[in-house]
Amino acid sequence: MKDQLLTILKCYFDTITISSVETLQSGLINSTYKVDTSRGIFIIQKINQKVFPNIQGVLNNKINVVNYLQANNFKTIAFLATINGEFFVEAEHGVWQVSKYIPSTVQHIIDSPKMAGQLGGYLARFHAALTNFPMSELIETIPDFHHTEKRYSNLLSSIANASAERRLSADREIAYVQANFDFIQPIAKAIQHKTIPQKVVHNDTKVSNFLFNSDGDLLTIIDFDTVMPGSVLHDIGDALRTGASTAPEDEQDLSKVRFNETVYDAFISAYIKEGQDFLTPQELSAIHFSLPLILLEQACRFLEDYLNNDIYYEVSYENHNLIRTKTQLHLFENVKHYLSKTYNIQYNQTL
Ligand code: GN1
Ligand code: MG
Repeated sequence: MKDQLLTILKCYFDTITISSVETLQSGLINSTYKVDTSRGIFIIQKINQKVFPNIQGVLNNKINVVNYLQANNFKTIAFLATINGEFFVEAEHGVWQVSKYIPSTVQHIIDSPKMAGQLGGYLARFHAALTNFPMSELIETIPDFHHTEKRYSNLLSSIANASAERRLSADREIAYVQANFDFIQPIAKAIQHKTIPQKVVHNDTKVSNFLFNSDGDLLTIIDFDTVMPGSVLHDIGDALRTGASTAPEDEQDLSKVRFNETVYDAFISAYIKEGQDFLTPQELSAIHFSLPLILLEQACRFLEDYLNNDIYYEVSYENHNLIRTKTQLHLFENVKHYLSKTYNIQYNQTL
């Protein structure tokens, strides 16, 4: 690996040596390395071309959005330019990007209202900073990425094609998703029909895609692979899906997976406070559907992959995708009760 990474770095620096390489595990799609060199510490990422076949589109989106944010003084990561002035390298059987390492901690959940408030406020400012980005310049690199009804129908097809063994071990989860899809169908349709407007959003705002310093202060958002037109509700829901849980998305002991109401409330009020100038009345009135929407969509995606014998997400053991499905559904059940009780969110609510 070290040799490959050195080949990449030589496109950026005439002379450079590597002292150590660490593989980072928090992403489920790309390969990511932290590399200590004679020129500083860098993050080198190889983009997964199976998931992102339209690599030119991905590069177009992420480079333009990152450069735009920087030009508008929104603090974020920067991609290094090669000696030839490009923000990526095609070599060693792949497409690679390099950025400076930012000293930080990776969080998988949020455990304090202070951090939840920072996360909600930051995400709203991120969305605000992209309000005037020319959306038509973005390419839809993964079609229908957050088209929840399609995610559900893909799941239904995978149930029909799965091995009897996997179908049986997931029978409770399959039944649960089928019984609960109604709860989020109105919001899924409102987004699909653009009653909830399309905006430039990140589309992958799990908490591990935000960097914090050791005092718990939020430094920046990372991973612009899926920046595309979408709904702010997707980003809100995905940040809360991971942030407002008391355990990582693949916790095996479900008794440790609880919905953190305090984190939820702190995040939502900070987001609304910072976002009040750009949120539409429709977005505002549907905001509490964000989390159940993304929880159930993500459950469909993990469960589909489990039934397809794990062809999409990186897995470390046999039932990994089924475990991930269980945490999403367990949270969904708790979230549904909390939101019904606290915010009067109901089945078949008109949006
Ligand atoms: C994937 O690669 P990573 O870890 O940033 C996935 C997200 C999922 C997430 C679940 C392109 O993100 O959509 O929410 O795993 N990214 C893609 O952990 O499918
Ligand atoms: Mg990602």
